[in-house]
Amino acid sequence: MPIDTQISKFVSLVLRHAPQEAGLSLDENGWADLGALCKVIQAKFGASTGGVARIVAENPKRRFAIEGNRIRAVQGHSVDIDLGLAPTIPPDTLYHGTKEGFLPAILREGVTRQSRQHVHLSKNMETALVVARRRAGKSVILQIDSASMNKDGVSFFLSDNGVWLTNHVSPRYLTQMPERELP
Ligand code: HQG
Repeated sequence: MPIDTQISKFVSLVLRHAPQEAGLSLDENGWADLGALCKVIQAKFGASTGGVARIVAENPKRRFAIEGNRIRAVQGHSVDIDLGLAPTIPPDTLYHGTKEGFLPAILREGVTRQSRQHVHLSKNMETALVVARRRAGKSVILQIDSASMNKDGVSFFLSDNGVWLTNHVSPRYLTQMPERELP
């Protein structure tokens, strides 16, 4: 795995799930001290401070935000922090990429947060497929009637890197995309 990817994965781990892995703590909004994080990365991977700043700035999914001397992940947390996102009206349709093996449970109880703070939804099928393909097995795309959810009072949030977040998607809003319609 390229060093940039290793560092990006480590930063995601620290800022989303386990700040203690870098001896750091997050504030209530998920921010950590950038200088301290850079020091840990330099020691662990031998990267320069400039290298860390570049990796963060050039992250292809824009997973991290930097403000002054602080950094946070913009989505994907399992730790209990408040991103301070305002409820936002979603597009009429959103997508969730998952695996065939999870379908029976999802059709029974809906899409649930699992270990994360939110359920993650994509604005198009292509992105949902990329999410689904992170795991082995047959990919399935669920189309979500986000217009009806919103009308029924369910809140949506848009992360700084364009991921739609909500708390739970009930099975009644889900339709499985036929394989022939997948990109
Ligand atoms: C599934 C990446 C059984 C769900 C992506 C998913 C995303 C259920 C898995 C972000 C279930 C959870 C998040 C239920 C949901 N029963 N399985 N009731 N409800 N599931 O990784 O959405 O690259 O926590 O379908 O781009 O896969 O890390 O969520 O397969 O935005 O920046 O349980 O991770 O972003 O897996 O991915 P995850 P996800 P990054």
